[in-house]
Amino acid sequence: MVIFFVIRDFDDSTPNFSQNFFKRNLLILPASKMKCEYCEKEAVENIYGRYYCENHFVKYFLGRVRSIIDKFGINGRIAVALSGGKDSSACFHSLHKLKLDLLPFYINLGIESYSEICQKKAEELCNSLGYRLHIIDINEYGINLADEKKPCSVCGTAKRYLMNKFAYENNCKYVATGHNLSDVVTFALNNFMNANLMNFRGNRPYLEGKEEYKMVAKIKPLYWLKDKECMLYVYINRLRYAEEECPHAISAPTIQIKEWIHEMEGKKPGIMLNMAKSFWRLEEMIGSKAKLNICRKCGYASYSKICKFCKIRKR
Ligand code: Q46
Ligand code: ZN
Ligand code: ZN
Repeated sequence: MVIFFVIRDFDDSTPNFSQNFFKRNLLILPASKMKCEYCEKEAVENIYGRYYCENHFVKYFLGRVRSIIDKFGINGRIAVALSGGKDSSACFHSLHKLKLDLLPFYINLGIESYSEICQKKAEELCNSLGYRLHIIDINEYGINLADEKKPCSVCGTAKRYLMNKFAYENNCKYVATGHNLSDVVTFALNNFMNANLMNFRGNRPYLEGKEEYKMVAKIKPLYWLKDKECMLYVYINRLRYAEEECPHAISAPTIQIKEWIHEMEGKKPGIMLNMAKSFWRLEEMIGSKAKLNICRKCGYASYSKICKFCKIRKR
């Protein structure tokens, strides 16, 4: 087996591919050029032993997204969280291709130049598909991640809260995020490794909403798709995305876990899929023992008297 990557003509409208992308996402195909299983064209990807050309890979990708939409009977307006990165771009574009009713939004986290670059890419993507991007600024709530000891924890709380609030206030039935199979498995394993079973939530592709708590249903349309597949979808469709990584991501322990999972997947294809299925079942078995309340300050759902967001906001 040798590593083989199909590089096509790059032009100004083609996203740049970072060193990290080449390291992490090389397409591994046998040395002899393989043909697509469904037509005679050159294959660009091998998924669980089947070879796909570009067209059939896109069909496969949209089919996986469609399977989530159909399984949970998604029908109604979806607020789509765009981060400017490849996954949320792929998520938004695939939902658009499936002709769903979408309302894209971007949460500006106020992180140096990173947030501005990401916002620009999200705007460009929306413009190219004929949407207006709604912007939410966390600075308006007095939150400055640069001042926080644990910026990722504050950021996670703010994003979860603001996504739900935006969707609720804009009469959306769902919020869609770009979490993919690699993210889901990494998140669950990270919780396991830290003996953190109480946080063992969000491993399912669909979490139902609760109107009485102003909670909008959450969906992960890319639940069955790996990092590499999302990257390939973005590449084939020439989607705009920011390749910059958040400066706070460098110290995130989940990066190593993700790399380790991908290494195992390379040796035993399908292992990530099975882990996600196991975590999904496990979450259903554990259930949620935590009692939901309504935050006394803002009126949204909370596990205590005052929600986490109201505790971190300064304004
Ligand atoms: S949590 Fe942390 Fe990410 Fe927020 S501060 Fe950056 S790395 S963006 S997914
Ligand atoms: Zn084909
Ligand atoms: Zn609150």
